[in-house]
Amino acid sequence: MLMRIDHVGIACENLDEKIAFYRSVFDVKVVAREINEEQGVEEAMLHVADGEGGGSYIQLLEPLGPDTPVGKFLARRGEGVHHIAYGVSDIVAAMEHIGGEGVRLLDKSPRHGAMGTSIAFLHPKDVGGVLTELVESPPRPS
Ligand code: V0V
Ligand code: CO
Repeated sequence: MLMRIDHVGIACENLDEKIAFYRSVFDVKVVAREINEEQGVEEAMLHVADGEGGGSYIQLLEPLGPDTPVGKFLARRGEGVHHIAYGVSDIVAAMEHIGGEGVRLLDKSPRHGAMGTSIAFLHPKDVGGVLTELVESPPRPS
């Protein structure tokens, strides 16, 4: 069901500064940068590798305000790993299976994620303290 690690989400105070750090230290390229009002973030995707059904990325996240998921996380824990996101081929089927195992889904249906993806979150308390995201990539143009 899980095809790859799509991205690791990292909470930061200042997106521009963190992008500059990752570019100089790890020599990675920014392939997308978006504001996602629904999720309360401005985020950048830094390309790491290509994989089955899509790539792997580092996702840097700056909150749009204090009363957002990433804003609250920064206030409570400071900068660091915020979530891990797995690539799936069929997000609705994955949500049905995972929900059936008793893991709380934070989204009833998929939402819009970075670069045209469909995403859904699982409650961190039901996944051993790890905020977990499922990602279905859009079909590749042929
Ligand atoms: C909170 N908790 C976490 C956590 N955030 N544990 C692990 N990792 C995190 N990131 C813990 C927290 O310490 C509490 O534990 C417990 O969960 C319940 O917290 P809460 O008080 O209900 O906290 P809230 O109100 O901050 O809500 C937490 C959840 C919220 C996870 C429910 O952040 C959420 O709905 N997140 C999903 C959406 C999201 O994160 N969007 C931003 C990324 P104790 O203290 O009770 O032990 S957007 C994105 O990734 C995009 C757009 C993409 O394309 O990929
Ligand atoms: Co994410």
